[in-house]
Amino acid sequence: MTTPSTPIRLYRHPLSGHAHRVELMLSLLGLPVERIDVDLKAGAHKRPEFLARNPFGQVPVIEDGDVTLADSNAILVYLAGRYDEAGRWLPRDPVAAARVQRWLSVAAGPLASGPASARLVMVFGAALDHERCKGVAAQLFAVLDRHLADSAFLAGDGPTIADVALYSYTAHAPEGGVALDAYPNIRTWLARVEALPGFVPMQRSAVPAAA
Ligand SMILES: N[C@@H](CCC(=O)N[C@@H](CS)C(=O)NCC(=O)O)C(=O)O
Repeated sequence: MTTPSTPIRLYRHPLSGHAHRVELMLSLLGLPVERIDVDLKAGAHKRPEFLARNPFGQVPVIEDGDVTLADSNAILVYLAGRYDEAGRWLPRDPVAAARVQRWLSVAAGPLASGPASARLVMVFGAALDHERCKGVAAQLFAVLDRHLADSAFLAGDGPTIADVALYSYTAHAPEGGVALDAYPNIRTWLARVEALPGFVPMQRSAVPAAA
């Protein structure tokens, strides 16, 4: 496997699931990383030096040599394409690649507006409609649980960046008041991801979590 000559810089926040998905991918690929915590509370992500890296003013961002990239899913695509020569994490076959992309869209869609947003309300006090977020989460998790009844990982028998993209906010959904008790297949899949060599957990937040 190719490795970068210097550690990949990751601009992140320890409680950001979007940043954790990148941290998890870096670790699963065994890549060296330099973590730089961005003080979101102090507005560091809206200052000119950070906006030069990501005009949307959001973590995560990576710098890998002369490549600067924002957006967690874009970063996963980059890391898999650049460092996983076997094409295990992002298959090159068009149908298999499309199956992975489908879940990246879910990660940017209902995962973000459902469980991730419900957690934003509970952990960061975001002014969002918590009941609506929980409703989106319930619909998503029902579909996900049914899908995982027949599939060990999201896009087939082996792990891909689809699993990495969905893991963090699903595992931490209880912090947003979304319990996972009703979804046995999701819980089994989470454990499968956690058993992968190189898995690193995301920091738990201080709020009392639903089971
Ligand atoms: N589409 C982006 C979303 C990233 C995102 O929402 N980051 C949050 C932290 S989890 C953030 O930086 N929020 C600060 C803000 O939007 O002002 C990605 O996938 O990286």
